[in-house]
Amino acid sequence: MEQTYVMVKPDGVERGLIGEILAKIEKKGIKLVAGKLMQIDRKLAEQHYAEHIGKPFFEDLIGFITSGPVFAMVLEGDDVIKTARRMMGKTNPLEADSGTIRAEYAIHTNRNVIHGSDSPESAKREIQLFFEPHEILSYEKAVDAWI
Ligand code: IDP
Ligand code: MG
Repeated sequence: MEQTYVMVKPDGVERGLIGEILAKIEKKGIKLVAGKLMQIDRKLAEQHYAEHIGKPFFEDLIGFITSGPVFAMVLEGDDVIKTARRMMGKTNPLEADSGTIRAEYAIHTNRNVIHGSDSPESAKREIQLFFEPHEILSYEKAVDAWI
């Protein structure tokens, strides 16, 4: 069973979108195995976005992601990395397919409401950055067989 790291970014938290985003995830049949509201400090932000160091938007990105609480999650399910990315839509909300989270809730690339790991390698790395092993639960749900 695959796991991925997803977070509602500070704009999504500020705008009261945690519940709606979580509802979409739950209704899809994806299992939440960890979740917490947390504030990202600069060090963690730079580790998380290390691949973007040196890009023109890097400073804005770090300032933004550390500007307020985020809602951090670990999601579990078959092909959950790609599924979560598809549900989010493309990075630029203008190019995101209609019905995706970024298409529905965002306008600008640098305030695009949600993050999701883009590969098994980044999922593993990001889950370890944001969660201790004991914070990630393993449990059965009665509906598992129906999903
Ligand atoms: P992703 O979040 O869809 O994986 P990445 O390319 O990994 O997109 O970029 C990380 C985040 O950096 C984006 O979600 C967005 O918030 C921001 N970002 C990416 N490209 C740009 C840009 O060209 N201008 C401003 N912000 C950007
Ligand atoms: Mg990315």
